[in-house]
Amino acid sequence: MKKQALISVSDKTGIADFAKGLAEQGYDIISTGGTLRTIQEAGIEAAAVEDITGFPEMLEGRVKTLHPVIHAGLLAKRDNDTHKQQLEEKNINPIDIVVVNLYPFKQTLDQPNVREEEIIENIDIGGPTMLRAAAKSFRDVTPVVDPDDYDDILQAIQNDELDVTFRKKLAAKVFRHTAQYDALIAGHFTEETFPENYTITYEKVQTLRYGENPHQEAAFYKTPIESPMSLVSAKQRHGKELSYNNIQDANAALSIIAEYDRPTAVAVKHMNPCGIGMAEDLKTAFSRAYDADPVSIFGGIVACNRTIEADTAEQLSGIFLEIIIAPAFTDEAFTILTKKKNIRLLELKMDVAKENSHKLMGVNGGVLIQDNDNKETSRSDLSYPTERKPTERELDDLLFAWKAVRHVKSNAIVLANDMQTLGVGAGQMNRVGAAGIALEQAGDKANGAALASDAFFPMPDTVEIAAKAGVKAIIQPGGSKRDQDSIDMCNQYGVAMVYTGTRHFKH
Ligand code: 93A
Repeated sequence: MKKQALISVSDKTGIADFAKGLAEQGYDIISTGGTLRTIQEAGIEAAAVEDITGFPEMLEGRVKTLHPVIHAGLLAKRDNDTHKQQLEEKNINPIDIVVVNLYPFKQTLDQPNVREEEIIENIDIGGPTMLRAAAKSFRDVTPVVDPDDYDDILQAIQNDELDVTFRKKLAAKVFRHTAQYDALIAGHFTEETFPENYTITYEKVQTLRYGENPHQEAAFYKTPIESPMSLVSAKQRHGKELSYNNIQDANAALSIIAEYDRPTAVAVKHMNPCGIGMAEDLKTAFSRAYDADPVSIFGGIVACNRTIEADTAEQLSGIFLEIIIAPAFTDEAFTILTKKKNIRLLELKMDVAKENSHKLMGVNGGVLIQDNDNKETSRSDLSYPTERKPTERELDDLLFAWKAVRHVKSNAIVLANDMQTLGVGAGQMNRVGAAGIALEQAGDKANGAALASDAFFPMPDTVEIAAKAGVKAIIQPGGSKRDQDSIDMCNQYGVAMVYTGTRHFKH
């Protein structure tokens, strides 16, 4: 009996060549409407599914391949005599290879102003059914979902290497694919009807060389729906492949830079900002980010929200950096920076847009999921509990520091002056400890600075050490039982304090 290949694809890329190859290897080809036409137009002999099933396509194509003749041909176990006998009784030929890719549900969803009708029609039913049947039967049937596999499969057929191990791998790919396809559909319906029920799906971008440490395996996955300011959309123009830690740090840098619309440079180390500078031009902005902490920036990541030109490139080239991210590099800047072989240069359109999705965090036995911390604070949200109110300039610095502090691991304190961070206290187990680190980093520069705290002060001690170091204005959520103690401390030192009413823990 001749071998049979069933081909039904929405993405017709490479299908004529593949069908030709299969025909040359002695396969009879069966196919659905549009696919059949493509194959026949390429001069390859093929039969319509309805010629095999004796049942025409109906319901405008909603029923094409959903027929027992097809599914018995896929699901029969070849080494089972009863199955064999039943196929013979019904005159059904087994199918040996299934080549299917699905209605473009995601692409349909991505179209602007797409009608629900169209979305619904792009939910493939027959395709996944064939793929899953073929994958379940991997011991006898070859399931093919990815056009990238066509060549390898032909090669394997030619060399008689299309064995069960290979087919099981293809089956795994099919089940991953249909699971993702369904998760996307589920996600779409859920978002419209039941948004508190997350349905999440991810696609693999790449296997990483290793994880946080060399003995950990790791991979990078992306959401099928593009999100703004995502590394997935960045173009790497130079340097080695990004590592696991690079991706985390670069991601943190992008989240921070998205806060600022004026020319800004952010230096990040271990996912915390070590220097942020904003100015009228990028060169000055970067100088400020660098001067904020010329020690920690070593081996760090710099993100800028303006094109990097030669002057900034010169400054950057003097420092050992892992990655520079910017919307663009001028040719001259590119030449300067690429003198270093290993530095990774990434280009990404900068949006002052917040990440629109949610964040996942692994815990033993599961994951936690939450919305991104996107809440904006504007001047109208602020209240002023102290005797002295901040000046306009102090307010600018307070809000500059407030944008930064939510990106610092809690307990977080950021000191800033004149659109430059001066000290960052990150990830301390008590707030006054974080303030101590930020103040020590700032040194004399703390005099006249603004201080931001990601959460309220449970005690007046942070205000006290800050005021003693010369801090003149403080921004914090407020809401502690002992707020009055901090207010009194501010009043004692003439410090202006501002409440935002919003906490920004980042644990
Ligand atoms: O509408 S369906 O869910 N019903 C079916 O019976 C069916 N059979 C194959 N979609 C079905 N397909 C899909 O049609 C395949 O998954 C493939 O994406 C597409 C190929 O159609 P055509 O060959 O007409 O371009």
